[in-house]
Amino acid sequence: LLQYPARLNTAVELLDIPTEKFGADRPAIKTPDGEVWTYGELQQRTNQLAGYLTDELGLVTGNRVLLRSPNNPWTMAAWLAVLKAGGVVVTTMSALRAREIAPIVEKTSPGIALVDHRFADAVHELRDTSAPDLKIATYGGGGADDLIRLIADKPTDFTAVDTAADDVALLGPTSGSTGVPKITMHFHRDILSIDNTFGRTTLCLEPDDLVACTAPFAFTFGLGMLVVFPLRAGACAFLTESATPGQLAEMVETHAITSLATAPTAYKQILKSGNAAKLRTLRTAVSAGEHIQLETWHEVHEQLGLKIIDGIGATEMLHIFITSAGDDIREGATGTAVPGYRATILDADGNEVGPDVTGRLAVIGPVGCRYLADDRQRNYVVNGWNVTGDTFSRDEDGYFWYQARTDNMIVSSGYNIGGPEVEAALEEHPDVVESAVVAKPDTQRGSIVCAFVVLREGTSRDTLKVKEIQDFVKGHIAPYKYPREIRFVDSLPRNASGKLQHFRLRDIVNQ
Ligand code: 3SK
Repeated sequence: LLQYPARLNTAVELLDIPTEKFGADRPAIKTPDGEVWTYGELQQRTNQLAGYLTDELGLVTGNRVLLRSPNNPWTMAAWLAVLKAGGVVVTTMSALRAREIAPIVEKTSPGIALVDHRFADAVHELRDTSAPDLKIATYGGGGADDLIRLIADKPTDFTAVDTAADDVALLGPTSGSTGVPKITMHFHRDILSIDNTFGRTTLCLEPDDLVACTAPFAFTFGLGMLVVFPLRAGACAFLTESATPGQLAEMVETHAITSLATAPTAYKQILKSGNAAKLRTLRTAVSAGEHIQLETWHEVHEQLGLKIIDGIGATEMLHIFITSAGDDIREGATGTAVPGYRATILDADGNEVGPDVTGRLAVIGPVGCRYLADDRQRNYVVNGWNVTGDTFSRDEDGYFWYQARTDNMIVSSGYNIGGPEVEAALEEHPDVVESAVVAKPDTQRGSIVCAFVVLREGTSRDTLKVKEIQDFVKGHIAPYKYPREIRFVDSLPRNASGKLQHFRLRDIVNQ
C-alpha cells in the first residue's frame, strides 16, 4: 500500500478514481443548510477551477496558491483544483489576521490567492503592503468578479497535470505551541500515505458514511478527515464552517452523521451539556489535537457504547501516527504505532529507553517532517527520528501513554508532575468546565502548579472555592500535585485550530 508510481497526481486519486469507482451520482459533500454536491459535480467544478487557474491566472506546475476560507464545498473544490493543475496548496486558517498571514506569505511566496470573499480584506491588505504581485481571485460574493460566475462556462473536463509522486503538493503552516509559524512540506504521495495508514487500517470509512469534523482544512487533521479519507472511501463529507459543541451534537442528530472527528473539549462539552444521546448515529468517533481524558472517553463509552478512537498526529507528520480502535484499545493509552510507522521513546540525550520510562515521543514512517527553509528542522528530525513535542511512556506491549506536552511537565520540589493529570482531576469537579495548568516559578520549590480554571456559570469565584477545588484535587490524585495557585478566568487561550496555548498562560505567570 505504501509503494507509489513515480508519477502521481493526488487529485486524480482523491477525485477522478473514486468518481469512476463509486459513481458520479453519489453524494460527496453535504452542508448543514441542505446543499449536496455529488462526486460528479465536485469533479466538474474542480475541473473548471483548474482550467481557470491555468488559462486565466497563469498557473504553471509548481506555483504556489494560497487558500483562505472556512470549510465549505468551494474550498474543497479549490484545494483539489490547485493539485490537479499541478500547483502547490498553501493553506491558511480563515481565523488568522493579516499580520499572522504575513509571515506565511513571505515564506511561501504564493503567486495566486483563492479566497472566500468574506475573508479577502486581509489578503488585499497584504498585497497592498508586501506582496504586490499576488493575483487574488475571490469566490462567493455574487458580483461580476465572483470566481463561481467566472468559471461557470469553462469546460467541465481537465486533464490532470502529470506531477511526480515526490512533487510538493501542500505547504501546511503550523504555529506549534510557540506561535512562530513553520511551514511543513508534503508530497503528493504523502497525502495518499495518510489514507493508506490511519485511514484504511484504523478509521475504515465505508461509502455510506457521512463524516463531520470541526478542524479546518488548513489543519491537516481536518484535511484528512474531510477530504482525503471520505473521498478515497467513496463516502460523503459534512462541511460546516463553524459549530459550537452544542450545534455539532445537533447536526449529528439531524443529519444522521456516522463519523465524527473533533477535539476532546467538544466531546467533554457535549457530555457536560447532557447532549450525548444526540451522537447515537455515530459508528466512529475520533478525538485528536489534544489528549483525551479517560473520564471523557469512559462517559462516551458508557452512554453510547462507542469507543472513541484517540489519536496523536502532527502537522509535520501530516496526520495520526499513534492510535487504536475497537477491541485493540487499551483504556487510558493513546494506542500503538499505526501500521507503517515505528515509534519509540527517547531520553534527553536522544537514546531509546525501555518500557515504562517517560521521555520524548519519536516516530518514523512514510511521512516525515520537512520544514521549508527552517533551522528548526534540525530539532525535529534527529538521527532519522521525528521527535515530537510530547512526553509519553511505552508499555511492554507497545502501547503509548501520554504524559504531557514536553514543555508542560512541571518539576516542583523535585517531583515530576504532568500537567494533563492535574487538569483531568480539576475537571472532575462539578463546577469546573475547563482548566489548564502551567509551571509558575517559585523560589522555594523551583516551580509550583498554577491552574487557570473556567467555572460553570453562576459559580462563586472566592477563596473558599479555591480551597474547595484544591482539596478536591488532593482527594483525587497524589496531594503533592495539587495546584498551589488557582486563577479563575472566563476562557482559555486557544489557537485557530482549537489547541490550548499553554505558552500564553506561562507568559502570564512569568510576568
Ligand atoms: O494531533 C494532532 O495535533 C494532529 C495534527 C495534525 C494532523 C492530525 C492530528 C491528529
